[in-house]
Amino acid sequence: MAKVKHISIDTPDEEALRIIDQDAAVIIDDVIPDAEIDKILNELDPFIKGNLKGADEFTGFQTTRVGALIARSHGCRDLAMHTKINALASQFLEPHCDNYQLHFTSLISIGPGETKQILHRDRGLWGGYISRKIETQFAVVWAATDFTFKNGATQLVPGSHKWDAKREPLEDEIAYAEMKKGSVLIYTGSVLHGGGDNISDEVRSGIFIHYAPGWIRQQENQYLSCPPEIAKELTPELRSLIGYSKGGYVMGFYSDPNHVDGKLESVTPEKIFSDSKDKFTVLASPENLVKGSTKNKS
Ligand SMILES: O=C(O)CCC(=O)C(=O)O
Ligand SMILES: [Fe+2]
Repeated sequence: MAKVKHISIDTPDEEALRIIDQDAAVIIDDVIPDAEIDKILNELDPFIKGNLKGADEFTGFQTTRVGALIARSHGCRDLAMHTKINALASQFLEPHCDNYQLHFTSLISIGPGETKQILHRDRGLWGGYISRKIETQFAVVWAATDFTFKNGATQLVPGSHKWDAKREPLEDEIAYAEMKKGSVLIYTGSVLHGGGDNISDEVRSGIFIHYAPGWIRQQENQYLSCPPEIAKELTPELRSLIGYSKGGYVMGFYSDPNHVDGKLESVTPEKIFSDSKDKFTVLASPENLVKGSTKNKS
C-alpha cells in the first residue's frame, strides 16, 4: 500500500521540499504538544457544539466544519504563523508569486459512520482555469486527534499531482495520512486526496490552515471571517498574512470611502491599522507594470 513519508521538524527545508515535489505530500511528526491542541479545542468548543453536519456527500453527512479560526482561536493564530511551516509555504509558493497569503481555515471533524470523501484535487475550487504548471495551494493539516486508518485519516495518492487528470488510482496507490495528535500533514493543491471513512467510535479532527499565492482569490473570505474590528488585535505580520496587505504592486489596495484629505487614497490595507509595512510601493512604477505584463507568457 502507498505511504505518505514522515519526517521530523529538524529535517532540512530542502529535503522536505524535495519530498513534496516528488509526492505532493509529507507528514512532519510531533510538531506541537497535545496541550496546545487542547487549548485550541477549548477555544473552539462553543462553535463545535453548535455546528451542523455537512449537507452533501462531499462535505459529509457525519462531518462538521468550523471556520474563521483566526478570529476565533488565539492558538490557531500561532499555528498559522508557525516558523517552519511558513518557511516551507513561502519556498513552495513563491516561485509563482511575489508573496503568499493565508487561504482557508477549518476544523474538520469526521464522525463515526462517515463514508469516504470522493478523491479530488483542491485546485478544482478555482474552476480549472489555472494552468497546472502553477501550484496554487500549500495545504497544512494539524492533527487535533490521532489520525488512524480506522477513524478517517485523510486518503492521499502520492505522486498523483503529476498524473494525467483522468487517471484514477488503484486501491494500493491510495495512502492514509496516519499521524499522531500534534503532527502535521502537508499536501498540495494538485494531489488527489479526500477525507477517509470513519469505522471507529471516535471523532477524527484536523485543523486545516491553507496558504496560496497573494494574487489569487482566497477560499475563505478573510475580510468577512476576520473583519477589521477583530483583525486589529492581530500582529501586523498575521494581519498581513491573512490579506490585509497587497498581493503585488497594485493588487488589493484600497481607498477609505470616508476620507477626503487624500491620505487614505489608493493605499495598502495595512494603513487601516496605521501599520507602515508594505512590501510593495504604493503604486507600481511603469517599469514594474511592464515587467509583470511580459513575464511567464506560457
Ligand atoms: O477531512 C479531510 O481529511 C479532507 C477534507 C478535504 O479534502 C476537503 O474537504 O476538501
Ligand atoms: Fe480537499
